[in-house]
Amino acid sequence: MADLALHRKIIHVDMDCFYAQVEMRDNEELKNKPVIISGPPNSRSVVCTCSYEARAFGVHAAMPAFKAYKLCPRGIFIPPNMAKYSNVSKEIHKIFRKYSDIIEPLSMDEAFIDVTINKKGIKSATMIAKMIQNEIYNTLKLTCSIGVSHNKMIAKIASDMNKPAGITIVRPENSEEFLLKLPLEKFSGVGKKAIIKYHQFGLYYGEEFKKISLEKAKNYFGKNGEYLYYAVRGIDNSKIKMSRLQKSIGSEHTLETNIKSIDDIIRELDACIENLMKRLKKANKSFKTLTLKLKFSDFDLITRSKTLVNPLLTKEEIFILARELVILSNVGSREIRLIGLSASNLINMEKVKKENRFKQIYFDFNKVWEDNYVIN
Ligand code: DCP
Ligand code: MG
Repeated sequence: MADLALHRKIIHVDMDCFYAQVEMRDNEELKNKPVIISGPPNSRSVVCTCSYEARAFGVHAAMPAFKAYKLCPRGIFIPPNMAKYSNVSKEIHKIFRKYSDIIEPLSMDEAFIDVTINKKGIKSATMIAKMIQNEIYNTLKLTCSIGVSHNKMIAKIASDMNKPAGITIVRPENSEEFLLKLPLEKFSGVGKKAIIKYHQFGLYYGEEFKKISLEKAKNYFGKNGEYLYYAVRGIDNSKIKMSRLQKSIGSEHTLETNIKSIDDIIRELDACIENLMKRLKKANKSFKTLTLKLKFSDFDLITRSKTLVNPLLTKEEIFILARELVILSNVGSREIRLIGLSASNLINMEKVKKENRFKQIYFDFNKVWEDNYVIN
């Protein structure tokens, strides 16, 4: 084959109902039960994820907890324990690194691994996928699903085809047919808003979209259409980005003159939030934890943070949370020289878009506040 791109061996690993599975592993009583990871059902929180038993009742990520409760009153609601999942994620990565160092983590439970040349000297990517799946299960007692292909885009779609505990292999010679038959919503970049538009135009499968010219795809459907033009053709030469999983995104600045009053600090938040939002946008992330950092004139430093169940999306929401943190930090008598905000518990915007988690923008700050359940 002349095309080198077809010779790559990429696997995409995605843990099954990750947070819920970890909780079920650690508590016998939860085994085979509808476990829902979220704030309490009487709060206005949303579901982070749920076990496959709960999915059978129609519960899914991003659904309001009260709705999940209506669908599944026997559901066991458990708040997320991020520290625990982060540790599990580190263990999973230790296993990946036994096979290859070319790893791109997408989130705590998801990563691409390039195994074209691997540490075990095994030619078959399918064999490596099986070995990784077995090793994760044997050492961590957790199941994952894996997609195997010659590029990232197809590997990611494939990992989702046979959940839970599945392995889906799409060979280069089968990829065209695979993509032609694929419903458009299965393509990673196609969110809930985009799919509505494609359906309005009578476009449901890769096959149908492939008949559209690049020009039309761009003109009718903008950036998403352009993305899909290449996606349905299986064109994705993107490399594995061997970055560490980005844990936080921050923005801070030293003030020109020291300030003291809470009102002054709150005024300074605006620029900080603007900057933070720019960086989040560039990284294509939303987040659930906001941390305020204040440095005093004597260089003493304090941080205050809060974690919400819903990812924060709007400036208004971030502002309310930041203001709350300022109030919590109990300043007022000491001079401040630096203000910083950082976002952690990052969530890929792609995921947020798929879940259609965009909420209406509230102009009533209190309403935003009450709409989001505080974990800690
Ligand atoms: N998550 C979250 N909020 C979201 C989406 C996900 O907190 N909007 C968290 C909970 C999930 C984890 O991220 O357990 C991984 O997300 P996935 O989309 O991979 O979902 P799951 O692993 O839970 O389920 P699946 O088996 O479908 O992969
Ligand atoms: Mg997962």
